Amino acid sequence: LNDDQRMEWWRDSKFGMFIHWGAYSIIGGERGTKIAGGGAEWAMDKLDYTIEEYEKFPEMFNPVMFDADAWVTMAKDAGMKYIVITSKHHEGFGLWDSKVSDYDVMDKSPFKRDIIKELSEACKKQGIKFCFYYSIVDWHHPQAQGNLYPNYNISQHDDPSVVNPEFPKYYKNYMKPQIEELLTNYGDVGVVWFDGDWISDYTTEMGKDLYKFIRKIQPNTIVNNRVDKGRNGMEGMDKEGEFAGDFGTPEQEIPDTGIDSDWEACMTMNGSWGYKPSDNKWKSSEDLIEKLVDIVSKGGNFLLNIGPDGFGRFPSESIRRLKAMGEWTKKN
Ligand code: FUL
Repeated sequence: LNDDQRMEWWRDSKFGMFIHWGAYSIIGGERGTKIAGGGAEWAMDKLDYTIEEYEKFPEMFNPVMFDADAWVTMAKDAGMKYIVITSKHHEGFGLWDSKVSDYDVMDKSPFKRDIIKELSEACKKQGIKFCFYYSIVDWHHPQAQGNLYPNYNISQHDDPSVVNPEFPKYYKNYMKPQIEELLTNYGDVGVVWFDGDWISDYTTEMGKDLYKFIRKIQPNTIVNNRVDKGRNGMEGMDKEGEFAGDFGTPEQEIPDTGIDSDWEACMTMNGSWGYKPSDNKWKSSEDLIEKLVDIVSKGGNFLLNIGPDGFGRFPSESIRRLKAMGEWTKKN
């Protein structure tokens, strides 16, 4: 397939569902009287949990109400054509049966159901493209502690002068094998959606290597621009010949018209990607529909986020908005 053919289903899709789900979905962004600012999926960092303290959350991750078929049906009824789920967010906890890690839902949690398997199968059954997010940043893995190696600390922000000599080992012996598992054991993968590319020890060379690696395993899989180092939003997408994956990822914003390259605006319904009951600033359904129209008219895709709770439920506010968008997309 040439690139246009490979991108075709994605360009035609227009509307997809992002799912941020992990051990942080138990925490909901709260610790005692403290409430994490911004995204609750950053709870480990923002609420100052040590690795040891945080590990008790995966140990109690038991979302018995998780129903992959129901999730996929809700996406489909909303008019969405693909689902991107966090296979592993910055916290490092994997939602699939990983052989290279014990820090996953099969080994660390009482749940012991392969969430990625159930969701990918439900997607296949209902004709929705299955896609996964994978965080390069990993606050749990000892070799991935960024410039603060060997200590996990709150700020992972880039200090290029500090090098973690262990990071390439994490990259080679953990990250790549995990991505290989996800691309080998769960059928066709529509998109691999990277994040955390800003970490000091990650390099463009690693990104290029990853991109080739993915295409070798599944030649038609699409990869976002955050596979390249330091590529946020539309960065890297406008210059011909520059490496930055297949599409730009403006976050919580809609870019102007006149962009030639492929892009997908990702957005939350309230202000958080991960489940956060204290955040009641929900965008109205009308607002979300307007955003969808705006994005599609400018040639982009809309990846709209759901943050299920620790039991496996979509927030009722999100369900209501999905329904309203579905009624609208059916009419238009
Ligand atoms: C960001 C992450 O840090 C957020 O937690 C979220 O996953 C968003 C989509 O990307 O860079």
